[in-house]
Amino acid sequence: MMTLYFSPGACSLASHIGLEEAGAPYELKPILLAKGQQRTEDYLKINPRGKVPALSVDGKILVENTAILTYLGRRFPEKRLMPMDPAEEARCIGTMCWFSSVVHPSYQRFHRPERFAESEAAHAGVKENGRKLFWANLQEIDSMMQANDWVMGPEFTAVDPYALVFYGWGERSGFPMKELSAYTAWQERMMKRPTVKKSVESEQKTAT
Ligand SMILES: N[C@@H](CCC(=O)N[C@@H](CS)C(=O)NCC(=O)O)C(=O)O
Repeated sequence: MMTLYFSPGACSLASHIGLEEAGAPYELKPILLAKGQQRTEDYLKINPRGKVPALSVDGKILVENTAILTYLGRRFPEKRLMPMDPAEEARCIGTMCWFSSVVHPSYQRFHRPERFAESEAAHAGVKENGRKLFWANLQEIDSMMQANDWVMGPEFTAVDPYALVFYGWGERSGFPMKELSAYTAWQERMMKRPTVKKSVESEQKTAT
């Protein structure tokens, strides 16, 4: 049995959708970031870094969306979450690494400037820098979707659930997401997938 530790609306949504797409049984354990549950003694035993997602697979803990989604792709090859061709697989992993190491931190700068500068006087500057960087990253994701239905090309891959996280954060934070026409059309396509709809609705119902 697999158990996903997640927080509603956090980047763990990517792994949550990945599990739905994999079609294997799993259970959900909410770790409410708004209540600081990522820092409880019990959760720090699961992920000592105090972050979601974490996926327990028969007692072994996997962390990082890129790793979890790659694992699901390899474990359930028939679901075609990751391409079989090694170079295409590497392209997917490369894009998820960019999401994790560039796109996500740009949002954090905007959302949590205090984590990047101790001096309060510097927070407004860090926030503004994060806003610009995050918006530029959203525009780059939009450009990746101009030619195809899905992020990596004509086929849905594990990269798609990850890209949905940033669309949601953009909307929630008041970015003009509708200006990104390809990203917006893709988001509507994503929401028509039963797996995506189910994961998003189940997170919305989880009390925060
Ligand atoms: N690169 C990691 C990022 C994990 C991460 O930063 N998760 C955030 C939620 S989006 C978190 O748990 N934050 C809690 C905290 O920093 O206290 C991944 O993709 O899994």
